[in-house]
Amino acid sequence: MIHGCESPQIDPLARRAPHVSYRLTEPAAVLQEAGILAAFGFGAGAAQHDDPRWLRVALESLDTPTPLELWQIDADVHCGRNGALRWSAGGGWLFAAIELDERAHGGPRATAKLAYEELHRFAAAHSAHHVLRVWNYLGMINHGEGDEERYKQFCDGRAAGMGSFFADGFPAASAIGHHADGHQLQVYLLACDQPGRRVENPRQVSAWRYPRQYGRTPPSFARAMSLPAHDALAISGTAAVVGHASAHRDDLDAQLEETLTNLEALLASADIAAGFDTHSPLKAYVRHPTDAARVRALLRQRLPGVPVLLLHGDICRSELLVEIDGWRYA
Ligand code: 3EB
Repeated sequence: MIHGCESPQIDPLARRAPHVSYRLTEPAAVLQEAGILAAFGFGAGAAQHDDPRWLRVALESLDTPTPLELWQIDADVHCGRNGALRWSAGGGWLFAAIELDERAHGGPRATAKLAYEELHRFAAAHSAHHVLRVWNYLGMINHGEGDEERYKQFCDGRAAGMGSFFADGFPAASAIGHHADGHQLQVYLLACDQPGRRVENPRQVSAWRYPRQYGRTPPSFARAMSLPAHDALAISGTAAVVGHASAHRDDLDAQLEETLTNLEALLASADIAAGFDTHSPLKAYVRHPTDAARVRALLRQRLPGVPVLLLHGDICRSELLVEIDGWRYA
């Protein structure tokens, strides 16, 4: 069989991907619906709600009004708390989240290590132990010089906390800087009782092979993860990185265009038809809020009809101005 020119078959026996969408609603209403695995609000204005499936992401939205992000599955969901961890599960899927204050756990490196130890221990004990996708939000991400930059300390701690749990390969991920309480680390994940398939981008050096100049510990993530049924691709944070270098310093438009080229390369590498569509939600993380209007206009032009949530977030390399992640459904 020749690979690379046809779409991968959706496996009818495998777990169907959670449906991820944005919707203008309130957590109290939406968490009563069937099959809600997780719901996310964005920024300080997001509602408070005491449900383990509800997470207030520390990133401010640059869109008003701001929708919630919903993960919905075709199964009953149960949920709970386990120490600092909160989780939900159903239909073979697992959501788990942890929020830690670095001041209580010895700084950014030790806190990232602890977060990953807690999360992988919890996942390992669960039937849904294949961690497919992780989101990491930390404060002051570009503070500090050289190897002491906080993002690099996070990378050290993440790798230490992962231990050998990801020996077969890393999950897809995003790591973004927030502007809320600078010492707050938020990490959440999606796992399944069936494995996914990791996808790399041929235009980019795999992150775990980045050369020494980017830090002691290369970033532990895959560029994307095809979910078990191959009905959705979870796309990691994607920016204007070509090879291992950042491209187009100080040029927002060119960085965005390079990012879109990288996203298309990723789809091709996953054997998915080109382009994004109206039911494949993306997020654009924008370093400077003053760039939001420009990013919104360019994305409306280049990705018409695609749901994109604009968030104020710092990218892990200080020269990068914008990053995109999200989902592509088959
Ligand atoms: C890059 O391509 C941009 O450390 O988990 C993107 C996605 C980036 C995930 C992570 C970092 C991470 O290297 C940065």
